[in-house]
Amino acid sequence: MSPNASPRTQPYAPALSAEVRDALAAHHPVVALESTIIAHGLPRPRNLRVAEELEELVRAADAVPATIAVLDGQAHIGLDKSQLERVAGDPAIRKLGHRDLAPALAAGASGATTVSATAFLASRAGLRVFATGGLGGVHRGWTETQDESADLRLLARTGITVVCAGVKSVLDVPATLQRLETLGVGVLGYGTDLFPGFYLSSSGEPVDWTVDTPEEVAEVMRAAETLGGPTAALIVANPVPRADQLDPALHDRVLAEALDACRERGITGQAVTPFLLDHLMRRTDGASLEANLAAVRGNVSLAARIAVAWAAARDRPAGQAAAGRR
Ligand code: PSU
Ligand code: MN
Repeated sequence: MSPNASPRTQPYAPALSAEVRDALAAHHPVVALESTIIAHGLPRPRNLRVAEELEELVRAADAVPATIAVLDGQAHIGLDKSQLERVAGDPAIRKLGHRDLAPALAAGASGATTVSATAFLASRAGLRVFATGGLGGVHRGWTETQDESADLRLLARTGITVVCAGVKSVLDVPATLQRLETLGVGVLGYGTDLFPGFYLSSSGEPVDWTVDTPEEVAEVMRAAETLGGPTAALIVANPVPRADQLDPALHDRVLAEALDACRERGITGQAVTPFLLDHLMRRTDGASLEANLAAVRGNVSLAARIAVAWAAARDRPAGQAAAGRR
């Protein structure tokens, strides 16, 4: 028997919620939401309320939310209330990048999915729009630690639109932007020609392309499809509103402290990002958390509008521009 005939080569099917399955079949807008931000990026018990609020924001824009996680060795796209409660409340829930999916499935483990694992699962299930807070990227001190988030390389070969407030400001932002260029990942500034700075409205770094409407983003998605490759993600970099950003002086001061603490305690690998986010939250008396949440809310709402625009654009004949173009 040839190896290809083995029943084990059946493609893996994640469990879709009924709502997500119906929406996909009807070409109704769906937005993927990651769960690591819930389980490891935000404090309990507020994280559960945030998770529910983000799903509500998607529904308010007439799209269907699909929060993604692995529970008892099964990947889920769209969680019910008790599943969301498990992700938010179980202190043993793991953090799963895309490379962790196979071991987690095999072991029957439960974990929240990072941007890399979420984008992979979402794209496999046919979802095209995904929202998060800030992407992972190249860490400061990369020359010694070689710490670069798996988010970047996975996005380089996954056709999904990711709405984010840039990359986390704890990272080396210019180096991350350079990596995105090298990897061929498109970056659009949403209403800005400066790359956002996660907690801050601007990182000070320029972006090459600016769009101002969800319809323009959908047109770029369409053009990418028309080109036929190479397959890569499209990043829609959406700044946190200036009124909601963290005070830049406070940000710089507390971040320097957090990076020192991380180095002194010898924290490495998957623990680095949650440690830095938590440190910033505590040392800014929660102000960084509020800025993070404002960014995520804005991204989720925009992602829903993009999903709606994409659902309208995908079936329109090519070359027919959408309304709302500059
Ligand atoms: N955005 C946030 N908070 C987070 C994250 C994103 O506002 O906690 C998560 C995402 O899941 C992202 C991960 O993939 O942080 C990056 O972790 P690492 O640097 O270990 O790859
Ligand atoms: Mn890392």
